[in-house]
Amino acid sequence: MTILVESHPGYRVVTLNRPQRLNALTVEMADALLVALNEAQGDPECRAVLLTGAGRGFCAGQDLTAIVDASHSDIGRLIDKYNRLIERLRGSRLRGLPMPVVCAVNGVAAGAGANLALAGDIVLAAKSATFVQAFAKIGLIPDCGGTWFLPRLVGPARARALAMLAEPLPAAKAEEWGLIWQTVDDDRLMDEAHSLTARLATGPGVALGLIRQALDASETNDLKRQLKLERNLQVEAAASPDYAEGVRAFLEKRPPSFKGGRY
Ligand code: T3D
Repeated sequence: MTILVESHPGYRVVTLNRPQRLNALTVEMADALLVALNEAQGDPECRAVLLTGAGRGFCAGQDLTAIVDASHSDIGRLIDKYNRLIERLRGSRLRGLPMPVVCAVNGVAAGAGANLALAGDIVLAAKSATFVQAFAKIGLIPDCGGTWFLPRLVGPARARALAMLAEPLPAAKAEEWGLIWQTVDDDRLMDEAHSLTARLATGPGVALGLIRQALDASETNDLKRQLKLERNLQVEAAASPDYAEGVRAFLEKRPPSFKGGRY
């Protein structure tokens, strides 16, 4: 099985599982990943997803042995498939998962694998991990959202150098530059990732989904439109039982017990 799925209370762990190839993606694997994400959405008990890789790598991008003789139209179809994956992970309301996605980058994340990782809402990386926009090394451009994520996360100067030089960026630098949320000691990565995902899974699900939506929209909105959107989404958040519970818990000086489900 190239994709493993484990259920935990409130969340699912999805593991890329071709460790002998650093979890490089095949078409079958991309299909299985999409199925795993769709099934996570179909499970009403699932309120967060944790994505990671088996073995010493997170994902080395497209399996290059599988596309040696691929035609241009094959490549186009392949990218269409990857785009569906990125939209499931990161897209808002209509196309995206209605729950937060945590990526635990356990080792090298290269090419499409790097951008798959960056599509997560919160990205943790092992200190030994690296992020490589490997595409230019083989005459390609960053795909899977790379040209969208990079300038927004690290700014245009760093985005250009990362994309054009295709050099590995160590996890600590990735954190320093704001490409990811946090680096963690290698032996602590999965414990931290589980605890973060479990925390999100017991969080105010409706608000978390709406936060996702608002932040995504802010990429293109001017302040006026964003203020209007915030107003509308806040009305929606306030209608969720989690809002009433959050306020009550604060006043009663106890931790909240959110039950509002997903947005
Ligand atoms: O046309 C299109 O391709 C459309 C889609 C594009 C999307 C993309 O993702 S393009 C980018 C594809 N990925 C790459 O170019 C990365 C290629 N891999 C590497 O540069 C290096 O393997 C890494 C920097 C990721 C890791 O280096 P290292 O030294 O830690 O490991 P390694 O020894 O190179 O790899 C270990 C094994 O995994 C090795 O197999 P072997 O020799 O032990 O039998 C290696 O060949 C295999 N492997 C690594 N990456 C891939 C791969 N096999 C197939 N495809 C890979 N992408």
